[in-house]
Amino acid sequence: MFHLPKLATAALVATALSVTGASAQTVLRSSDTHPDGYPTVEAVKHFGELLAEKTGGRYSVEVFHSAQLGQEADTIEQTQFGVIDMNRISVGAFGTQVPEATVLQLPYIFRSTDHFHNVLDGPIGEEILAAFEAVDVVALAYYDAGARSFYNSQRPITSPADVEGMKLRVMQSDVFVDMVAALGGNATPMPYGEVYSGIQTGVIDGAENNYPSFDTAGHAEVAKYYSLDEHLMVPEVLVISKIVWDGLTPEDQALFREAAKESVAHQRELWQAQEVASREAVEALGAVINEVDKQPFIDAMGPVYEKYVTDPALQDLVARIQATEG
Ligand code: GTR
Repeated sequence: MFHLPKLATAALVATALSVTGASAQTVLRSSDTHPDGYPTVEAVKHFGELLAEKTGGRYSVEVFHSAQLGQEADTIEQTQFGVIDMNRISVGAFGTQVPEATVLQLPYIFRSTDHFHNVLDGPIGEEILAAFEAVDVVALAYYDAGARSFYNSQRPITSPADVEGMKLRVMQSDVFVDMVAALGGNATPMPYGEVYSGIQTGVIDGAENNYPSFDTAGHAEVAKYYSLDEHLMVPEVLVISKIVWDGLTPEDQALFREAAKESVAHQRELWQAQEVASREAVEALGAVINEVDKQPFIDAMGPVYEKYVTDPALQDLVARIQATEG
């Protein structure tokens, strides 16, 4: 059964769309777990500005950052129900709901940032965006999220043997759980907002994420060892509730898609700068960053691929991703 947190109940009463006055200006509410100023938050604000320009001010966006509307898994449900209009979340937060998008959560599926961009900016990226409609959201664009690596309060991780027995928080996705299990670690799925106290109180030893999250969520204060195994490159995705989408005219739908695509370049610039700034910030805090020979980690991931890439269509999708240049 789906329980609405207090904020969402208030939102339900206020109705998903706030239509004001004779100008019929619609302000769409968009959720983000990150704080104000984070590249995804700024990119969605930029999307809102582009949308307002394109629609002559008929549509705009208000970003509720810092998980004001709830933790990601809950906000996805609320977006599916039309309680929240839009959402910027990690593809990982969808877990295995969208089989095609599960492929984007496979460890080491991307070889480089160029490979990641070539796949997502091309027909494969479009095909996966379209697959989200089956779960009642319309996915408009991907944003960058760099590479995710392990960090913890105990010791540097240099090989899979160091992960053995470690309690590591992962996103609420079975693929992430199996990835950590393949390395001999104990995966603990929990909401992002609980990771800081989880590490601080010793409930978990660490987690995994990119530099900007490690930095802006304060995790570097409680987990000093950041090991560059770069096991995942999971894109962020900007989605709109299908209920809201179906109420738009085809012309406006096209403008939404256009604005979302146009916001991507801005997000990528912000992202690059944030990765550099966050690396400096965590080092200034005393984080110990170590390089890792990735091959043994890559070699350990066979069982994850075997478990999730069984369907011939998904096998074909993985093969096409691997065959993409970059
Ligand atoms: C971040 C991502 C967030 C959230 C978080 C997490 O990299 O931007 O949307 O999914 O990871 O690990 O929960």
